[in-house]
Amino acid sequence: MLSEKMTGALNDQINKEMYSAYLYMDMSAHCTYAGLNGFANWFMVQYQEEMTHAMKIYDYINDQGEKIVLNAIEKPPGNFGTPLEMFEATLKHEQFITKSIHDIVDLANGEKDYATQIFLQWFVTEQIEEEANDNELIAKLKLVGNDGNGLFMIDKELESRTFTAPAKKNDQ
Ligand code: OFO
Repeated sequence: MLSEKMTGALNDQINKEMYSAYLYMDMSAHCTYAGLNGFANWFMVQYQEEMTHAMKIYDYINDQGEKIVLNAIEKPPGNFGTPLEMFEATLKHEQFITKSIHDIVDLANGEKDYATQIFLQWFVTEQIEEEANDNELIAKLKLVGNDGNGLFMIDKELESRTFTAPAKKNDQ
């Protein structure tokens, strides 16, 4: 059982994770169009991960016997600029998601909702990784600057990222 407020917050978080997926799918398309297939692959793997984040929350609300409420997903901005600008936008978005997760942790603590506190620990840890990945790529992209060869090398490296599907619904 979850409080009405907690159910609302978790349903909103599903929407945010779905928006993340939509945003990264759009960024992937932008990269494909620009001939950056490695970057496109990286963002498509990110899209797949975001879908699992949304589903993880979806399963948790269901497991707690509460109602799923799905809302409209916002349109992504569409104009993404250079790879560096894209990763800066990605980091900013992930910082927003981190804050959103932390706000729900605060709510769970205030409500003494122990189950949700434990459930959210996975997301707290995941957000550290999400931001670290973005910071690493931003640093690399700043290092290569406008050097086409450097960008080509990073693009090649990002081609190898793969998505690993969670073994069962509450894993990942
Ligand atoms: Fe779901 O971690 Fe990114 O948004």
